[in-house]
Amino acid sequence: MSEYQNIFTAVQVRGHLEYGPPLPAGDSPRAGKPYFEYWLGKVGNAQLGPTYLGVIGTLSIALGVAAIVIIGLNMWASVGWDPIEFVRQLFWLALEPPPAEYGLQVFIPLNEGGWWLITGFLLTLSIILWWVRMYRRARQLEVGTHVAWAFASAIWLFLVLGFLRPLLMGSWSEAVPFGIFPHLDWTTAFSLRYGNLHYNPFHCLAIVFLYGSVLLFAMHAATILAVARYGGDREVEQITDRGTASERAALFWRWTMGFNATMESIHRWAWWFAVLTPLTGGIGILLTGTVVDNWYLWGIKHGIVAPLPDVFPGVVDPALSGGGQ
Ligand code: 07D
Repeated sequence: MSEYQNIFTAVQVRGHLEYGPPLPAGDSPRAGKPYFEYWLGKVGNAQLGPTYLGVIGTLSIALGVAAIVIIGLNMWASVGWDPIEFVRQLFWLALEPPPAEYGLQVFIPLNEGGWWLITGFLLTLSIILWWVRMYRRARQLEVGTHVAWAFASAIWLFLVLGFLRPLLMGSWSEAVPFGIFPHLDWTTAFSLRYGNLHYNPFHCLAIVFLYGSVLLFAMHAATILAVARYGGDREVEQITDRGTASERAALFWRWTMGFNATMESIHRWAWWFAVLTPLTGGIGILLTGTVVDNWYLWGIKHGIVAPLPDVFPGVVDPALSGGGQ
């Protein structure tokens, strides 16, 4: 028995096992026998599987796992192979890129950044193959490739941070380390080194789109849940077969802010806001250190930032003052 439900009802989605349309000719088989999982049914579709595992997907996972294992082993080695210290210090451990003197060399001693370069290569390959998988799965299902292109936008920022900007700067040492706190420390150091990223207009834009995405997502999710009692969560039907839910949702926003997106356009708003976050962000990072060396001074030059008032006396570098011991 399959029964329509939403989160207000106690009934889980449990139809017949869904195998989907037959695979197009030449596709490798789907893996795993699907089954129902109660807890998944609490948050989404209760059916787990089947998963499509083609050659590209398998290769992508293998390369990604290899990258993570290399990162983990390097971190473990850095605490003398002590398992307790590995767990205790995990958040602080890192696999760092090579030091500046190696520039863009590719044959670097493993313990001086060679492992970082190999890992970056494997991870990049893995992510690109995952993109190919997403694109191909969409084409094979004869749906749009919107998800793949949105993912491409994130990959753009990933490539700028770890590959394209270091290339323009002439050194792998410019790239981000692998590690939880170390990569956060890197962002702070980067911001300080280039005169405060808050004054980078593309960082501003990225934040606008990031916060904007959150706002749009909250508005849309809340609207659909609010009209779910009229069938609003059947969004697709509501686009073509307009009913009370869609009308009320639209009217709500026209009442509260004078304008409403349509059932279709709200998803385009959301897609563009999300995609523009890493897209503008990547531009901002690429310009930093290549075109603009100090965003604070750049802001003063272009009349965006008010210079600090000259209230402190001039500072004399103690090393030049001739005083001291
Ligand atoms: C990173 C896309 C790539 C990811 C991909 C996924 C794997 C999986 C798995 C190991 C997220 C790859 C998958 C690798 C591996 C395993 C298990 C998307 C990415 C393909 N900032 N800031 C942004 C704010 C400040 C700084 C963006 C706010 C300071 C730097 C965003 C504030 C400093 C960079 C944003 C703030 C600073 C950023 C990220 C407030 C110092 C970037 C958007 C309130 C801390 C990045 C232009 C995103 C960027 C970025 C927000 C402050 C530094 C909008 C709200 C002043 C160096 N910041 N930031 O989607 O694009 O990231 O900058 O103060 O590089 Mg910032």
